[in-house]
Amino acid sequence: MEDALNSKFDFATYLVKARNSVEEALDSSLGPERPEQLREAMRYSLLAGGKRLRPILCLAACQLAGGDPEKALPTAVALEMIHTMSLIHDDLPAMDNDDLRRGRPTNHKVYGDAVAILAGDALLTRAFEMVAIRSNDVSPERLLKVVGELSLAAGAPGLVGGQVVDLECEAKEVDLETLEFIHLNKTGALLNACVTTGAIIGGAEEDLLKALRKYARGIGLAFQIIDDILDVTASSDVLGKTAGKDLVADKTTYPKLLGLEESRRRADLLVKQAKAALQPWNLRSAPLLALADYITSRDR
Ligand code: GRG
Repeated sequence: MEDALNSKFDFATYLVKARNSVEEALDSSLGPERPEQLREAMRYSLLAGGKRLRPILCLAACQLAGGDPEKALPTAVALEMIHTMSLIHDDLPAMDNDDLRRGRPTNHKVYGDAVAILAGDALLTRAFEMVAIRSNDVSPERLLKVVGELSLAAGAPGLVGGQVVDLECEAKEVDLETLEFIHLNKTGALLNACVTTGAIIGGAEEDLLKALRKYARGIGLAFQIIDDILDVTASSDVLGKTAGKDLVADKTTYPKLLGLEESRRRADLLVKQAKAALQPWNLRSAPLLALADYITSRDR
C-alpha cells in the first residue's frame, strides 16, 4: 500500500491490494468456535464478500496519520465484524425481514432466527476481542480509545439508536432532518469509527481527527443517498440484496423527498465537502479522497 504515497495514485490497484489483505485477515480472524453451527453461521456472513469499504477506510486513515496499516488490521476486521453483525440483525423478520444479502440467502434463512441472532452477537463481541487481545504493537492508551470509538458507534448513540428511529418511522411522514438523524447514526456512526480508529492507531493529533470526523459525516450521508438511489435504479442481482425494498416498506428516502436528480447533486456536494476537509493533508490523503469518489460512483 506504499503506492498510496506516490503522486500518481492508482486507486484500482490500491483497492485490489487492500481488499485482498482484508479478506485474508477476515478469513483467519475466526478461531475454532464451538459448536460448529455457530462457527459456520459466523463465517457464512463474514466471508460472503461485500465491498469491505469499512476496513479499507480504517487502513487508509491509519496511513494518512502516518501509521503502519498492518497494525490497524485487527481493528479493520473488528469494524467489518460489527458491520456484518448489523446486516444479520437488520435482515431478521423483526427488523427489515429480508431474504437476500451479499448475493446469498440471509443468515436467518439458512441457520434460523435464534442462531442468526447469536452469530451476530458473537461477531459483535469478537470485534472487541480483536482490538483488545489480538492487536500487536499498539499502545494500550490507543487501544482504549479505539474501544471507546467502537462502543459509541455500535451502541445507542450510533447503530442501535439510528435503527430504532428508522423502524419507528416506517410508513410515516419523515422530514429531511429526521432522515439525516437516522442515517448519521445508522450508517454514518460506523463510517466515522472506521476513520477515527484507524487514525488513532496511526497516532493522529486532534486536528486530523476533527477533519476526519467532517470527512466521515460527508461520506456517510453521501453513502446513504447513493444507497437510496440504487434501491430504485439497480437490480437485486447487481446489488446482491433485494432492490425496491424502500418503496414496498413505504420508507422515506432521499429520492422520495428530493427526487433522483437533486439527491445525486446532494451526494456529489457532500463528497466534495468531505474531500475538502482533508486538504491540509494532501500528500497522504489520496486513498481517502478516492474512496470518497468511489462512494458516489459505485453501482452496488
Ligand atoms: C445489535 C449493537 C447492535 C446493533 C444492530 C440492526 C442494527 C442495530 C442496525 C442496522 C444498521 C444497518 C444495517 C445500516 C445500513 C447500513 C448500510 C447502508 C449497509 C450496506 O453497506 P454496504 O453497501 O454493504 O457497504 P456490503 O455488503 O458491501 O458490506
